[in-house]
This record gives sequence, structure tokens and C-alpha cells, in this order.
Amino acid sequence: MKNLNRFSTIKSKSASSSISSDSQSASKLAIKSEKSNDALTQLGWRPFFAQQLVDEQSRHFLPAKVMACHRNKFEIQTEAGELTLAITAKMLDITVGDWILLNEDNHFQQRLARHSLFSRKAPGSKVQTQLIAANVDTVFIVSSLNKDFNMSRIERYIALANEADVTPVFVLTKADLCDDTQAYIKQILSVFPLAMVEAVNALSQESVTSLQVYCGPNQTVAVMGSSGVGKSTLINSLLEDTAQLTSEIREDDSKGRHTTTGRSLHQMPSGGLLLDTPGMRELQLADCEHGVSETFEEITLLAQQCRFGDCQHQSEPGCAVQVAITKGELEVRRLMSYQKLLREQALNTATLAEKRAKDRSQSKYYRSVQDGARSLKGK
Ligand SMILES: Nc1nc2c(ncn2[C@@H]2O[C@H](COP(=O)(O)OP(=O)(O)OP(=O)(O)O)[C@@H](O)[C@H]2O)c(=O)[nH]1
Ligand SMILES: [Mg+2]
Ligand SMILES: [Zn+2]
Repeated sequence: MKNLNRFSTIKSKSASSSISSDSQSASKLAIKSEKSNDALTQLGWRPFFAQQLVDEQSRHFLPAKVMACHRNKFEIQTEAGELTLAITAKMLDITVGDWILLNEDNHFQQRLARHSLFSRKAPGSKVQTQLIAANVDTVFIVSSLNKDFNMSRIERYIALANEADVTPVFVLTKADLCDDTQAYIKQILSVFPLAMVEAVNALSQESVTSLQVYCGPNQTVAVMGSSGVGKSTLINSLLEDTAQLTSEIREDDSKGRHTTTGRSLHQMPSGGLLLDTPGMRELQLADCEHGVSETFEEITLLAQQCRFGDCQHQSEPGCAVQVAITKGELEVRRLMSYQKLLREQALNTATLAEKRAKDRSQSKYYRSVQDGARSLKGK
């Protein structure tokens, strides 16, 4: 890791704002600080973050982008270079893509608010929310154009993207092996009429140029989809093989399987950042009611017309959802997918809430025991 002298940049910033008698050196400094801003902009820095530096003190802190997340350290990037930061107790809610502020000793000060956040229920039997990535602009939902194509699986990813406030783009791979690409595109558009859909051969750099419009400077793109659909192939083509993907950090999960825990951002030749999210094979939704409702908007609209407010859309009289199914205006598959995701997220949300409440009452109990012991000592 390079640890460049960050103070040269900070000094140049304050020097360029003061009046200098040496106009030549002042203009040099101005150029330097412009370049530094460019470096931050490339990493996704924008007014939304700059506006959070409200007080005098935070304006002197150094913004840093979390580029990679490992088990006990972050790799971060500042306008001056790369650094490694050991994860401390104060940094447990930080994830890849976050912007943080460092003081003059490169110590963590605070995390800036995010414009988007991906999270899920941790895989396996762990009762925990897992942050996947922050400040992503676009997510490529990757599916292959073959018999593995599955709308219900796609809807799960769309719900996650909607909840995270990230724009989804449908990327259909293996177009080179498919005779009727249009049939799949039609299927997507029949459910999501305004969707952005791109069919590609992920093996071909030329074919994936259609995706570059989403990958420009200041943009961060994540890639998600089931195993074997071509995510790694697509990532390699988008990176034009210029960056070697970092080796994944693996650890055993409770089921004895291998789960990837490393996540990292890679700079694309087109200027944007690409998020590599291995270990996304098990995607359980939690705290995702809004995302699910948005994904199945036509059903939530129909449900408002059902006779009963708590209609389950099964065999209740006056059910507008069932009427739409009978008329052929709504697929039964869509309703089942909606109900499945809604149930799943409700169950996980309740389990997580219960765990949080338990943790809170436990720590309250420990505090009261500690307080009791202290007051006894004082006697
Ligand atoms: N012909 C063709 N083959 C592809 C395409 N995309 C991926 N493949 C092949 O499909 C296989 C799986 O691709 P990967 O990129 O490893 O899939 P992945 O989504 O990363 O899979 P996991 O890492 O298991 O999640 C590989 O053999 C690729 O060469 C494509 O667009 N066209
Ligand atoms: Mg892969
Ligand atoms: Zn109903």
C-alpha cells in the first residue's frame, strides 16, 4: 500500500485559497487542487457528500472512499493515495463504497450519510443484517438467456435494488447462444415496461460497450445475479482485463460451505467504479417491504381496490387481485412471487427485530449488574 503524504494536499488547498504574492506557484497549487477534486470525483464524490462537511472541523478532515472490505481491515482511497485502515469498534457499520472522514493522523472520525445502501439478512443461520455496499448508482441484474432464465429470481434482485434506491439495469448474457433474444426482452418488458434491458455476449468486450453509458466517471455499478450467469465474465470484459480481481477471502460458514467475505471496487477504463460482490448466492431479503411493494406495484395498486383491507388475495369476496387474474391481466406467478418475497422479508425482519431487542435487554441487564457491583464496592 502506498501511503502518500496527505498533508501536501491539505496544505496546498489552504494555500491556494490564501492570497499569495507568487502568482506562478499559486496557479500551480490551483491546478493541483483541481486535479485532487478530479480524483475524488472519479471515486463518486458529489455535492451530496460535500454538503455534509458543514462545520469548520469537518472541512479540515480528509474524505476517503472505502474501496475494499476484509475481515479486519479496509482498503481506502483518498485524493492523495491508498491506505489500509484497521477496523475498530466504531467502524462496524461501514461497508464498501462508504465515504469516511479521517483526521490529520489518518484516524477514522465519521462516516458520511449514504445516497444508497444494499443490505440483506446474513447468509446461513446467522441472525444479523449484512451490509453489502453503499453509494452504488446502478446495479446490473444479470441473467442468462437460456433455460435458467427465471423472472421470480429476477424480481428478488429488483426488490433489493428498489429498497436500496439503486437503478436496476437488466443485463441478459449469452445472447450469442440464444436464437430468440427478443422473446426474453418482451417477457421482462411485459412486467417492467420502463425497464432498461441490454442483451450481450459477456465474453466480448465489443458487445459490452452497450453498458458503458452506465459506467462513466463518478458512477458506481454493482453486478448481481445467480451463479453461472456470467458475472465474472462480464466484469472481466468491463474492466478490459486491465485490473486483476483481488483474490477472494474465504471462510467457512456454519454449513461448512465456503463463503466469500471480501468485496471490492475496481476502477473501470470508462472512468466509473465496478463493485465485485462475490458471495451473493444466497440472497435473503430483510427490511425490504418498500422494495417488494415497489417491484410489484400493479398488485399493490389492485389490492387497494379489494373489499377487505386485510385481503390475502386468495378466495375472499371482492378481491380485485383475483379478478385481474381471472381476466388474464395478472399472472398467477407474479402474485405468488410477491407473496413469497413479502413473507420472507417479514419473517426475517421480525427475527432480526427480536434479536435486536434481546441484545438490548441483555446489555441493559449487564449494565445493571455492573452498576450494582460498583455501588457495592463504593460502600
Ligand atoms: N457463450 C457465452 N458464454 C458465457 C457468457 N457469459 C458467461 N459465459 C460462460 O458461462 C460460464 C459461467 O460464467 P461466470 O462468469 O463464471 O459466471 P458467474 O456469474 O461469475 O458465476 P459464479 O461465480 O458462480 O457466481 C463460463 O464458462 C463463461 O465463459 C456469454 O455471454 N456467452
Ligand atoms: Mg463469478
Ligand atoms: Zn385481494
